[in-house]
Amino acid sequence: PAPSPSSSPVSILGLGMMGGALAAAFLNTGHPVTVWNRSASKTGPLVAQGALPATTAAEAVAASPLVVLCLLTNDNVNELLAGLSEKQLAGRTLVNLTNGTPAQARALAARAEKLGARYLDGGIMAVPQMIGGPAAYVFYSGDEQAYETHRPTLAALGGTKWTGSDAGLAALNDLGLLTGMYGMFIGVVQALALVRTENIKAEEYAELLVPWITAMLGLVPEIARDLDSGQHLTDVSSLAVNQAAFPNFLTAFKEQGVSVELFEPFQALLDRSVEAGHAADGLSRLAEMLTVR
Ligand code: FVH
Repeated sequence: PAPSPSSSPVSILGLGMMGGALAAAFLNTGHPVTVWNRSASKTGPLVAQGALPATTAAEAVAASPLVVLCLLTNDNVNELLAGLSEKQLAGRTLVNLTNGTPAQARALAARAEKLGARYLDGGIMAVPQMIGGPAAYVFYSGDEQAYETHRPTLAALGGTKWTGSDAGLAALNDLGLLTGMYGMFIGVVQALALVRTENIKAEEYAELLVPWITAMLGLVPEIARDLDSGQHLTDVSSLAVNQAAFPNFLTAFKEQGVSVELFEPFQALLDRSVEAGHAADGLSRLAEMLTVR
């Protein structure tokens, strides 16, 4: 009989903060787990939880049909693959959860295919502490058959979101969400840097900042709808109004002794958009103006 999902063996290569959490989640759901890390000392805590240590990457790959990679960069993944032969990789499914670009994922998928392996790329939407919990999920793309086969096992990490058979799509979705997150954090650190110049406690100000940002997030669907429809005219806040107000921000930052390095480019984008004739449009127009090809 086919093995139940929890008895499918998994190998994890890369036991950093995230890889360690992934291995623990597979262990917690009853999977036989083999672990390998460049610095062998990181296998210790997982072995104590029941994982089998592999002394080489090749040994870890040989131990399971499903091989999860979570290294720092895709250059590291390419380096690791360079040390493995077609004989070692053929028939394995590689699930690469290392952060990377769509082009890197496509190149890795082609490389894996040449080596006779199936390839899934993944983008983890969680921090290590969330892995295996209800809010964590992972975008996947690549070999759909491999995804369907291993989905029950991968569910140990959290939700599974299929983005398509183009291997680059998981990274695209991942980077898109992280871009939104970084944009938010850029605003947060700038706001806190500004108010603390007048001795306002950051923690106190966060109580105002969180509901404000949350309320502004309500505008996102409308911006997205305008972008999709190409109808950018707004009755909320035009680019002309934003362009007129924005120098106040840059001036205040300078007056208060806060760097403008994060915000100056936004002024330049507003200026360019208004000069191009989009003064009456809303923020959705900026997404079009940012597209360079
Ligand atoms: N931590 C997080 O919150 C984020 C959440 C979203 C996904 N990211 C991405 O996950 C990848 C791994 O991140 P991490 O947090 O586990 O990172 P580290 O704790 O720094 O662990 C890095 C592991 O990579 C190994 N490694 C580095 N270089 C090499 C190499 N040349 N060959 C083999 N392995 C290598 C490193 O090994 P060692 O230094 O312990 O020997 C760690 O196992 C990453 O893409 C995030 O963007 C995490």
